[in-house]
Amino acid sequence: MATYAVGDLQGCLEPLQCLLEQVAFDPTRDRLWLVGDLVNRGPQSLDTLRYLYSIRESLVCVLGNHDLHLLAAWRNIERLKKSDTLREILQAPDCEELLQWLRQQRLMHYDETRNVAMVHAGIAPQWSLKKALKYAAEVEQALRDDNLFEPFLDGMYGNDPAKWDSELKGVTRLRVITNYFTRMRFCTSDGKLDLKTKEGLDTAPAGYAPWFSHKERKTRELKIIFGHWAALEGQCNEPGVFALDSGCVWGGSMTLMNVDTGLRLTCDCDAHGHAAPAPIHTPPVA
Ligand SMILES: [Mn+2]
Repeated sequence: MATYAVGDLQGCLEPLQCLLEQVAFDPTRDRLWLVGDLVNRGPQSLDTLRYLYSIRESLVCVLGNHDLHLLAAWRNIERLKKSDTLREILQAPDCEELLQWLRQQRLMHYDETRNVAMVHAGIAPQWSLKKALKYAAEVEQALRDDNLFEPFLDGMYGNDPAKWDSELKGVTRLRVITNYFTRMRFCTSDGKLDLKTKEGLDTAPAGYAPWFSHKERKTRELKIIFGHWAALEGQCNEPGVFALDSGCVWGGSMTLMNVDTGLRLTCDCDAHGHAAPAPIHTPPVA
């Protein structure tokens, strides 16, 4: 039995299958962890979701910003943007079954035995493990509650307030928690978010730094697996923090990591998020 974590899928099913074949993944024996952003932008969002649903008993997945956007569009189709490739899911006969399953997924996974956490974007530097789990649970509960589901998804969008305050209430509180777990890249050491900058490590606005790099971060003793930040190309140079998004949907690659050994494999992708054909090696001409 092995446990593998894979970076953002974004509806790219071929590269996922290419990786799972390379490790001879067996859903009856092995476990697959996914960092979220299962769908959108890529070519096969519906097929990806159906495949994941079919192996749901072997899966641990946390929700990303695109997954939450899909749930919001399910309840309010007006939320769909031109660049979204989610309509096929919303029109599918099994949409209800797939999305009822999706809304049960967590914002943060914590494996106590391994002392490893998995989140989509990150964990606010000012939060301990205990607090992070508590705040993630508040959003998870809203997603499962029929009375809170729609008000939460409607109020989820927006960048304000930029900083956590434990006195925050209602949908505003849930929005800030969601922004940390699913959208954060750069923040200040006390957790003020910059949600506009999306490029690499060296592009931090003055006073800001990657969330994982703050010296006072309260989860420094915890191993953390995350995705979301394609510009890192699967590397963050922070001990105990594992970046898995390597931008499959942008013509980069998809990354798989063995959670216990740290061994990594990648599958190269073409500009449309399909698995790139293996390079053809022609013998040198004599
Ligand atoms: Mn994301």
